[in-house]
Amino acid sequence: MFPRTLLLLLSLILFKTTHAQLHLDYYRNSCPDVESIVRSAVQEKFQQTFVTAPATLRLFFHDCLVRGCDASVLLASRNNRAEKDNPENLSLAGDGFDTVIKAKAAVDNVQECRNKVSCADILVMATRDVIALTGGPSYAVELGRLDGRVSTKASVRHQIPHPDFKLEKLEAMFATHGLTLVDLIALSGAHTIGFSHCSRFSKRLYNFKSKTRIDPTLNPAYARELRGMCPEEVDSRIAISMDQTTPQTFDNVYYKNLERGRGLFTSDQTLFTHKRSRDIVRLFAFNSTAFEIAFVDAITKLGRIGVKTGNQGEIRGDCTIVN
Ligand code: HEM
Ligand SMILES: *[C@@H]1O[C@H](CO)[C@@H](O)[C@H](O)[C@H]1NC(C)=O
Ligand SMILES: CC(=O)N[C@H]1CO[C@H](CO)[C@@H](O)[C@@H]1O
Repeated sequence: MFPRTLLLLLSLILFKTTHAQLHLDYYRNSCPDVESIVRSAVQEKFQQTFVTAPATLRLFFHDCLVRGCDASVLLASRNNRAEKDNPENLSLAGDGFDTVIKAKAAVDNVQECRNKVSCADILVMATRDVIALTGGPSYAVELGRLDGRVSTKASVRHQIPHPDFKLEKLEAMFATHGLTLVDLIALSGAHTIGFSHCSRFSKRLYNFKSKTRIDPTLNPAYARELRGMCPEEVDSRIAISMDQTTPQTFDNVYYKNLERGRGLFTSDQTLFTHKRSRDIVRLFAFNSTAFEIAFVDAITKLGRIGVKTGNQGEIRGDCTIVN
């Protein structure tokens, strides 16, 4: 009898910690149309600028990695000491923040929804919507996260992966959040849209530790193209498309690029250089359905990191300020 009770208890605890209180229809009674309200606002913003898509997607990733998916990344501080003030935020283009703020305004504009939907959940929905808008898979999102009350510049340290990282380090970082090697490879596919500043990879073009100074895992023609777009003395504001083939489409071309030595960062190319991950890259390059299934699975897991419920959080009135 005893082991059975223990098992039941254990599974209850596990269930609680892995799924917190997330539900597909969390707002069914409080704000039944929340998903379509958010979708319209995101669509409108996307029509104004394409950057909406990559900016929102990356914002979501950064939010979840630091203190969990609790919209802490959106908080501003008077003395520039919030997460968003960390230098790693370079690409956290204002359009991602703006997307959430506009969607929140649209939700709160509906009487019954006012102050019922968290900024963290709006970011999750907006991310799903930008992926669909750029041609990626559509999927149901789990909801029910509360917004965190803390955001510090220091908490970003060691949480956001660096573009120079190789497989082992990336894998270890993702593993601390329960994300597997397949999750890492699938989520990296997000680099199929969006931009990077030249400084994030110029070392591979000019200062690599090899006789040629160029990273040997870079396709030579691609290295020449990149040198053309990113001269050594480049304007630091210049950003280039990470997927040069189909820069505005959420597809599996990212993996096809890796097969041809056309991964922009070391953290991208390492997925193909490494024997252990190469076959998964090959699978995703060959079979876009397999990629999409793995991506949806992984981004759902990403959305479960550090979810706050009960008295751990609140529903912010203004996404940039704690209530
Ligand atoms: C695996 C480790 C990862 C590393 C090292 C990494 C690093 C970077 C870097 C350095 C940039 C360019 C920033 C800039 O110069 O403006 C970037 C952009 C981007 N990243 Fe990642 N990233 C990783 C994973 C992810 C994941 C998991 C996602 C989302 C699921 C993601 C989504 C994006 C997007 C969409 C952009 C483009 C942002 C824009 O155009 O505004 N990245 N990433
Ligand atoms: C692609 O992957 C999907 C999902 O795993 C699978 O059902 C399908 O058979 C695969 N297609 C090919 C051509 O291998
Ligand atoms: C969007 C955003 O918050 N950008 C900030 C990123 O960090 C730099 C300083 O590191 C700030 O100047 C930006 O305003």
